[in-house]
Order: sequence, then structure tokens, then C-alpha cells
Amino acid sequence: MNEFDPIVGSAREAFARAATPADLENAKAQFVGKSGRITELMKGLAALSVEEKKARGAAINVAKQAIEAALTERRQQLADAELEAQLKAEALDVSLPGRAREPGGLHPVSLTMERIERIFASMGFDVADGPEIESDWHSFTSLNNPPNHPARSMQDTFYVDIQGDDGIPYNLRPHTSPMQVRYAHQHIKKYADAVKAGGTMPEIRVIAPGRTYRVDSDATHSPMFHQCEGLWLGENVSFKDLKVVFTDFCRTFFESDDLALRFRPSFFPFTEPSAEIDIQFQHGPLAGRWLEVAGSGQVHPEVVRNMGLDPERFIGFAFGMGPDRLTMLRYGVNDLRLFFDGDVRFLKQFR
Ligand code: 2NL
Repeated sequence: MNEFDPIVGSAREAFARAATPADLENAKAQFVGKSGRITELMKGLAALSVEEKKARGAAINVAKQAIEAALTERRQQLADAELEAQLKAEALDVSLPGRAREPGGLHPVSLTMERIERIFASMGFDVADGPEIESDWHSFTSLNNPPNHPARSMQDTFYVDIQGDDGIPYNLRPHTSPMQVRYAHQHIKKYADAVKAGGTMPEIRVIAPGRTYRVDSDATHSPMFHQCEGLWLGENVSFKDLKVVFTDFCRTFFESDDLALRFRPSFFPFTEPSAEIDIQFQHGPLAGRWLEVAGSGQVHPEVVRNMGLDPERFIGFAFGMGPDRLTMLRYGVNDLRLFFDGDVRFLKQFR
């Protein structure tokens, strides 16, 4: 029994009440800090005799050591509790499945574009790529569709705030035909050189796939859509060649040898005569129905002239089709908007 035991007891109680390391350090100060109770008792020894100092000092020391032991013990308890809480908060549930990194894949329309390019490349067609913001001349006038021509109203074109040299605003191309006009211009020198050399005349055989724009939006029309046009001009390219090429293309694209095609008379300013191309599946859910897949025709001589070529030497055909629609037919998709919503649940089905 020590006369300072009550102090030790109250120190233990104070330490036990301390809920955090900071509380504990405050409690410690009350007992063994600079003006703590034990420290004050030590200071009081100075006035005593040597004998008394020895006896009382020893007793105070015993109390002090007991307090420090209690402090160390409580510090450890609080540190353990803190670690425990942290471990609990940061607990890992190792039974949860991992977050897989799923492989990406091409968009279904990109798959169709690549497929179209591959098939036409195998028939000797070049692939041309170019601007989506076009001059009025390239989008319309060069294609025999001059300002104020009624056929212009067939297309609800987007215009941008940039004016061409002719004072007419640039447009978001409503079809990829302008790229074929550009392609012809880019290769004119080759044809002129061939004529000069008296050799065989090279042909223009090109497709122009890409994004196109029209003011139109519902389940079957998107303001941004895709188009792939094709052009084959040479000295003796006929409507018969169009039928062969397009029939071959459709049967390869849809992997169906008995796919039927129908060339239905139509009108486009840039072709004469013109035809819509319909296909008919013999099997599957769409069997028996005629489905429109492209527009086509013999290129109008005025358009050939606008390409910088002599319409007396260059004749041939052109066609335009919608890869979005071809993708819907190939995969049985019923709403065009699914292609542009960016929903991975839809897109991952084509991986
Ligand atoms: C359609 C109609 C067509 C063309 C596009 C064309 C291009 C040049 C010259 C002549 Cl450079 N014609 N393209 C011809 C006929 C029809 O597309 O309904 N496309 C989805």
C-alpha cells in the first residue's frame, strides 16, 4: 500500500476515459506533465529533510512508474483499436469477382464499311477518303444539281458558317459523291499523260465510304449517317457492268448466291438513266420482300465534264448505298438509332 495509490487510480481512470491518442496525451499531462500532479509532488520534496526525501521520493517514484506503465498500456490499446478500425474500413472482399477488362471491338457499321471496302477492293476499286465539310460546288453543282434546281430540295442539307469563294456557305456533305469528283481531279494528270503517250486509257474505279449529313431524324434516319458511293468510268463501261458489279457485291456481302436483284427506274440529277437497286432474300425472316439498298445509274455527261474528263471518252456508272441500312439488314437490327446511342450492351454483341 502506497499513499499515492489514489493518484495512480485516478490516472488509470483518466487514461481509460481517453478515447483517442490526443485525449490520452492530455490526460497524461495532468499526472506526469510539467505541472502534473506527480511533478508537483516531486517539486515539494525540496523542502524536506534527506531522510524524508528518500522515503517519500521512493514512494512517489513507485506511483510515477505505475502511472507510466498504465499510460504505455493504454497507448498500445488505442493504437490497436485504431489499426483494427482501419483494417475494418479497408476490408477487401476477396470473394468478389474481379473487374474484367473486356476486349473491345469494331462498331457494327465499321465492320460493314470494312467489308464493303474489302469486296470492292477485290474488284479493283480504290478507296477514297476526304472532307466532310464541302463546298457547294462539290456537293451539288458539280453533280448537275445547280442552285435553284428542284432536285436540291430532296436533301435537307446542313450549312456551316463558312463561305466559299462563290459566296455560298459550305455544307456538311449530304453524300460522298463530292469525294469522287475530287478523286477524278486528283488523277486527271494520269489520264492526260496516258492519252499523250497513246497507251491504253486508265480507268477510274473508286469507292468513297464515309460520314454524311442530312436534317432527318427518326427510327430509320439519323442526321449523321454513312454512305458508300462507287464510280467506275472508262472507255466502255456500261449499265451491264453496273449490274454485274453490284450483283456480285450484294451476293458476297450477304453471303447468298441466290439473292435476287432488281434495277427499278428512278431519277438522280447526276445519272441518266438512273435506277434504284432492290434486293430480295430467298431465305430467312426477310425472304420474299424487296428491299431498297442503293441508287445507281450511268454517270451524266455533264458530271463527267465537271470531273475534268471528256464525256466522249469516259462513260460508266455510279452508285450510292447506305452502310447503316446494310448493317441493319445483315444483323437484323430494327432501329437505326441503336448504332449511335453508344450502349455497350448493344455494341458488344458484334465483337
Ligand atoms: C442514293 C443515291 C446515288 C450516285 C449516287 C454518283 C456519284 C458521282 C457521279 C454520279 Cl461522282 N453519281 N453517285 C449515283 C446514283 C445514285 O445514290 O440513294 N444513295 C443512297
